[in-house]
Amino acid sequence: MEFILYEVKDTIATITINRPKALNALNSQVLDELDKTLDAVDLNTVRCLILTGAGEKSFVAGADIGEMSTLTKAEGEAFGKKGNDVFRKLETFPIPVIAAVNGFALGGGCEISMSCDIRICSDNAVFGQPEAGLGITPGFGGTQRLARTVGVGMAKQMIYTARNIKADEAYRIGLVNAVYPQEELLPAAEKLASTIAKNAPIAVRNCKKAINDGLQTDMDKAIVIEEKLFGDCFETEDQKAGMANFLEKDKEKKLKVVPFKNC
Ligand code: DAK
Repeated sequence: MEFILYEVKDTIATITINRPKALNALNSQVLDELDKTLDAVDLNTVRCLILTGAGEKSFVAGADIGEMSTLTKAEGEAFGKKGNDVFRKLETFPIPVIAAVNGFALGGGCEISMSCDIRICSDNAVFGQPEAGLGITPGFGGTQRLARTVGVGMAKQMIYTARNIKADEAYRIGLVNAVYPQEELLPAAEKLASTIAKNAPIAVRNCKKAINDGLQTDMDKAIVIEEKLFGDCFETEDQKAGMANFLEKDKEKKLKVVPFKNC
């Protein structure tokens, strides 16, 4: 891999988009490598994923404008599909994904962070959807995910004005859950990931699926999705061990990692 770093510590994996000379902009190769890296995550052992960018200046400064500038209509569509497929893979990834946004998150950078379950950022982070100023619409899900994350009015304002916002404003509008000094960002992401990883893995995966799938439908259908995923937890080793631990007052006992295929 030229542009992706992958590191696993215990049950936490970190993917770093590593193209700092171009502020980690997403070209086709980065998207391909990210796709392959996600496919290679060992879901039998990894319980939470962190996505970040290399360097202290940028998370992802968007899709690669140089590469995009020469695309034909057909190539533009293919590029858009490649991005959307990877972003959707992240969004529906079986385990939680935390975006540790360490600087610019513009265009495709803001969009990829919104494909993650949770966003936290450094105090130098800058978010925005500058596409309208470049003569295009957000193309990696920005019109859809921003409105769902910060509300329709704020999303429309950000997208129509193409105005960037700083970390404190991103926090105020609910785009990120927390802001940290740059050097504290990754440790905070790892701490958050390990808190998640301590919980029952099947339950956590089912929670993610219930929230994501339920948001796509009306409440009557959503509650049925929840019922099904709640039911699925029973008779798993997670549920048996989790409840037994409580009943035995052994809360420190580590829950067994159950292979994904058994979920
Ligand atoms: N693409 C390619 N290279 C980029 C880049 C980008 N998005 N952003 C930065 N770079 C490169 C710069 O060209 C420069 O390269 P060298 O000149 O050194 O070779 C290097 O990174 C450092 O950048 P700067 O010199 O500009 O650094 P500054 O600190 O002065 O400025 C900046 C930082 C982030 C404010 C500035 O670089 C900037 O405005 N970058 C562009 C940000 C942007 O507009 N991003 C949104 C891109 S649009 C679609 C699917 C998806 C999309 C569209 C369509 N379809 C469905 C087809 C997505 C679109 C986008 O993401």
